[in-house]
Amino acid sequence: KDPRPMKTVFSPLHSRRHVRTELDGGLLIEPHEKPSRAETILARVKDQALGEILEPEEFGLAPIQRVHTPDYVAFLETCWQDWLAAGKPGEAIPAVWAGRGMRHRIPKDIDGRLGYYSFAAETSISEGTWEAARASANVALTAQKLVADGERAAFALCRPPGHHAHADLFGGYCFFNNAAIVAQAFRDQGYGKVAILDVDFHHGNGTQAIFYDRADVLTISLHGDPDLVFPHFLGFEDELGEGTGEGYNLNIVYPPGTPYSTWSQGLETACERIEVFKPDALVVALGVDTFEHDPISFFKLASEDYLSLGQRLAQLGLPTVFTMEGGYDVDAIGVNAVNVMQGFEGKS
Ligand code: OKP
Ligand code: MG
Ligand code: ZN
Repeated sequence: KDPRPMKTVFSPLHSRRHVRTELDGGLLIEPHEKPSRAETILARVKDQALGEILEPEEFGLAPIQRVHTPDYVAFLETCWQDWLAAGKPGEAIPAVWAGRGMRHRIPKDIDGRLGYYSFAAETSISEGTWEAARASANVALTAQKLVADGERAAFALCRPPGHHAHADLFGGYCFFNNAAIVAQAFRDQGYGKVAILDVDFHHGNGTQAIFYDRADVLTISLHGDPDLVFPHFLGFEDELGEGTGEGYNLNIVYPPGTPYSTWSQGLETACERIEVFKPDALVVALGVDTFEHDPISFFKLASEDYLSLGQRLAQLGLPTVFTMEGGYDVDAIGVNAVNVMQGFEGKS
């Protein structure tokens, strides 16, 4: 057994986010992104004795505001109180956006601000969302600190997830972009180059947008074709970065039914790109909604494939932070996520 097993960072405050609604198919359903996801992963970490489980430290808002705008952070902090103060009966759901030809100014009214600061309507906000999102960022930053202090890798068991969040937009169940916050923290601590590899089923649109004009953070995402699936408006293969960042964004897109034998070719391309980039640290945005039985996705990865994924990531030989993203087959999410960690540590 590894003399230094991988540590997991987890906060019970994730459960403060427990919205009752997700707008899906014209109905308000029980959200896919629910508290049992994190609890099931934590149970598997314990059951497999993966390694020590730590609670996060408090890092304050400064490292969050290296990635997110102060006005967006302030909006999230008071959103639920503002919604209640406006006398709304249900959960806060954006329902209006600045369409083509309209003005991108920040309205006073909470309905207007919900639209201004979001790009999708499935992500309801209620009491505790702010606290859970803050805790999730602290989980990520604590894992980053472990790695900066010499751990080979660490598992940030983040909930809510982060990779869809832009500098000033929530959506896709995400509020703070935990992977981006970790990458920026490495940069601010003197790591010259950082790579973010997003293996969630969905495009990491927020992460891409945050670093799109930068060459110091390489962003790569493997995902379902956005012509067919969320987030629909970003994540195509011709998006290569802009300005100084041209050549430092890579999207690899697959169609419905993609098995690991195909998906892993994209993983190989991604790993080869990372090897050429020679980063000083790696952030893996880890979603396991690529699983064959995931209820909202269309890839066909099997549980044992996550061991292979972990093994390949370990071959990069980089200081690595894993941030938990998606995965909605709750019965399998623990096995699949922890398989990545165990594969990384050499299990086959
Ligand atoms: C978040 B993460 C389902 C629509 C799904 C939102 C997906 C968010 C995924 N009917 N829309 O990347 O796992
Ligand atoms: Mg992805
Ligand atoms: Zn996803």
